[in-house]
Amino acid sequence: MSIKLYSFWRSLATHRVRIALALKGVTPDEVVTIDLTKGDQHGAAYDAVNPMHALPTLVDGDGPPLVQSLAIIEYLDETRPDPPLLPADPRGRARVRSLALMVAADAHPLMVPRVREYLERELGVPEAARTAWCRHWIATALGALERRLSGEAGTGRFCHGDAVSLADICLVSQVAGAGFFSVDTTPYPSVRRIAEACSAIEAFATAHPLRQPGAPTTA
Ligand SMILES: N[C@@H](CCC(=O)N[C@@H](CS)C(=O)NCC(=O)O)C(=O)O
Repeated sequence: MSIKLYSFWRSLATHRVRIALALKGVTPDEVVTIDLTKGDQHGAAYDAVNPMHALPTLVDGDGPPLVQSLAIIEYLDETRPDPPLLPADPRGRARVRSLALMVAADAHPLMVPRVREYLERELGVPEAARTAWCRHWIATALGALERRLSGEAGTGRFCHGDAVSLADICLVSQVAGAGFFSVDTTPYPSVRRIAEACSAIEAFATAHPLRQPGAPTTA
């Protein structure tokens, strides 16, 4: 069964799925670039694939396109269980999902291109204020993650114990986003520690946005 990933180097949601694929040892047979800076996500070809005009989309074999990074990652976890990306116990799963959703549901949607473009074109928000907006929501999530990760007993070498999980995948994408918007992460030592532990793992390293085709050679 062939696997096709619709991707763009800078997309943080695609970054999450790339990490999960790499952790599962799955290499897509085809990677289709949808250049978000050129508006390819709004073209007729991609509209037929993903009516939300957002990345990523994964096509696994003959099935319909899979969208939404967290849904895709849970699908991968259920169809390729090794290594597991969610804990075995319900409370552990709730904790991991809640950390993941702080990034994927609460913070990341506020800084995607369609939101920044609406701020610019419809509301006339100048560039400096748009950047401040993104930095604010990135830092808000990093601060809340830091409080939880430094204060909760469930934290270990990674977000939840000593095994990599969905929460680490999301945390790493949030730290990459902080890098894109030059948000200082030194106030978040637990976040940094875990992100560094993840970056030592090959699957995380190879999935990094700056290691993808089309990415600038300097950050
Ligand atoms: N909740 C979605 C977010 C998808 C999303 O907004 N992706 C961004 C890139 S990270 C995108 O393609 N945005 C296109 C746009 O905003 O025009 C997920 O986790 O997959």
